[in-house]
Amino acid sequence: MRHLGAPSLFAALTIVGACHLGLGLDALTFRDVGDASGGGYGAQAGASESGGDARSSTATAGGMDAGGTGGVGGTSSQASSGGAPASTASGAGGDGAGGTGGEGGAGGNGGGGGTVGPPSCDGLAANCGPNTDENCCVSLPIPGGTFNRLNNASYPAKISAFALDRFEVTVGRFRRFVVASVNGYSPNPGDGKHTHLPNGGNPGELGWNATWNAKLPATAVAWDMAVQCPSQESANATWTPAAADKEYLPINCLSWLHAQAFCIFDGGFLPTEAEWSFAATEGSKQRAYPWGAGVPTTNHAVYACLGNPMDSGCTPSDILAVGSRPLGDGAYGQSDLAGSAYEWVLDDHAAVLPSPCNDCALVGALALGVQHGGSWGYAANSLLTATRRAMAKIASDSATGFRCARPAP
Ligand SMILES: [Ca+2]
Repeated sequence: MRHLGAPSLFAALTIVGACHLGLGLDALTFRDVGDASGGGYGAQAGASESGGDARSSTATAGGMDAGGTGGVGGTSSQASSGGAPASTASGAGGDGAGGTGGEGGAGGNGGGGGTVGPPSCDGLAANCGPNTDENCCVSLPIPGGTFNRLNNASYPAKISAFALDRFEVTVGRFRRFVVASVNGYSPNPGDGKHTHLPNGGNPGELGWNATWNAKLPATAVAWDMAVQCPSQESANATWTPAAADKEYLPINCLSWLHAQAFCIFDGGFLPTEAEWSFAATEGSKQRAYPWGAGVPTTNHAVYACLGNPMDSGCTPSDILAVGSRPLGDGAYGQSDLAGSAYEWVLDDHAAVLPSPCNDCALVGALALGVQHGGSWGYAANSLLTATRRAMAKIASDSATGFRCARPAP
């Protein structure tokens, strides 16, 4: 089962890692180059851009494709949106991830009627947030409004109300999806569209493409191989084949396809770039950082490999549980909009944003995608709400994670 990307993609990553591109380095941190652990190096791969600068394809690096080449079983009977049927995450546990045997407990929730909430948290302990006592699937309302994307008056936009998850998706939540996938779940064609919008959806938005299912891993082993970091930073992967001590860390090293499939499974969709940005800037308040204008500190965000102050350089211990830095929460309550993991958004990458923008999204091929928010291994300026970076949608790295959006409550 192949999991590394095409040779050309992987070669590109190697080049990035070796020379740091020479482009978009403003948002990178170099403090750990040569780190003895070898674990943190890859966290700096990729490139960032801000303010709408045209640095188009700088970060097409990345080493992973969507994993398995085998077809999905195609027997899914699961609802792909809406009210999270009680059976969604249940029945799943028995098959475990990778046959490791430690997952049995997850299977016990089947049949209890009326489970309300996203399936990825069905039966999952509410151990998220700064006090480790919150439901990891909390989603908070974002009012509609007008604002300037990238804090740039050249990019005005109007969005409708929606909801955005409080936390980045955790390893434990993603495990529910992987188990469901192994048991036959796959998104249906057209799923994931913003159909709740006043005009019925984003122009041109087609939702899940049926051909993408063949790009999703079909077995637990294939998933284990797919959600891995590029080889030179393999130690930074938060996914473990069996549930271990990283269940409340952000899932990383996953492609746009994995992220969008998860959000569809979970009753939502990836936020558009405009939606994500509106939440981060408090709309027309045009916040420089999600928390406001204050200079970033380690109380605001997980960044610059400072998550663990006791280590040297970048190590996996610099990746913290989601919601660990509440001082940096956004105006609407979302945690880690800055730092922790760069977050996939729905849109294709374009150096010039689409205009006009009335609930807009730039959606098309499986080409270059967009991520926002900076990451655990990136420098302070990656945390700016106007910072974005490009990443091939079938690629990933340890800086990459995501959160889901949902229709307005
Ligand atoms: Ca983040």
